[in-house]
Amino acid sequence: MLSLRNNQQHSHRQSNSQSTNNTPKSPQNDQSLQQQQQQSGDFLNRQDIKETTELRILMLGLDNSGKTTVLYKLKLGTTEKTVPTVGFNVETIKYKNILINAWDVGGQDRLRALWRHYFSGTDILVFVVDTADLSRLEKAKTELYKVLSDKELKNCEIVILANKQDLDNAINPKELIEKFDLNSLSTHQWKIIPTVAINGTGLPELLDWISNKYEE
Ligand SMILES: Nc1nc2c(ncn2[C@@H]2O[C@H](COP(=O)(O)OP(=O)(O)OP(=O)(O)O)[C@@H](O)[C@H]2O)c(=O)[nH]1
Ligand SMILES: [Mg+2]
Repeated sequence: MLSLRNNQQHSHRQSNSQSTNNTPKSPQNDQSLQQQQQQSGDFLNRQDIKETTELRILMLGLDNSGKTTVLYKLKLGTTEKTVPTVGFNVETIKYKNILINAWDVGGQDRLRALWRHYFSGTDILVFVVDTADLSRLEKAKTELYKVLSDKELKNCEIVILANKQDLDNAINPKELIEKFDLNSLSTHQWKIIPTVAINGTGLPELLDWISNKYEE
């Protein structure tokens, strides 16, 4: 897994900011908190000041794999009706004390040549696979390996979303690992997560994995 030294090579940044903990406090709690702070001579509630880690996530994958559905499910918690992306979508997602700048780039054949323009500064590559699109799994694999060979992505982590697990003919993550020959992949750390983007299955696991890895 990524060492702290490697982390520092990545683009994610930290800044001091107030956490957005909106839990209402009772006046009594406020009072006792004030007392505690005054007693310790510390007027700042250090619990409320956290480091914010900023990460850049790049979502790639063939067209129709579910990238935009994932992005808006993460951002809004709802399933938006998507249209094929021509260009990109970018959203900022706050999870715990992590600010995720998530880039979702259109995956159509003619747009894939543009992917490399989004590589720079990427901390995590989220590669979305339609696991029911059996005839294009080989194509998806080729595109993944092409992307991973780019030096701009040599330090990034990879998460593969085995998406559309709700469909009858979908292959499971284990089969996808074999199909993509991931056990032989020595250049990058990778993680695979089964997902159903339309109902959000697996997406909390993605956020937890990110926060476990990057939360200070
Ligand atoms: N059954 C099922 N359908 C899904 C799932 N995720 C996405 N879809 C559908 O797949 C279609 C394509 O989803 P998008 O999110 O637009 O795909 P995309 O990867 O952004 O495609 P491009 O923008 O062309 O690169 C949409 O009709 C989604 O509703 C899933 O987990 N299960
Ligand atoms: Mg899209």
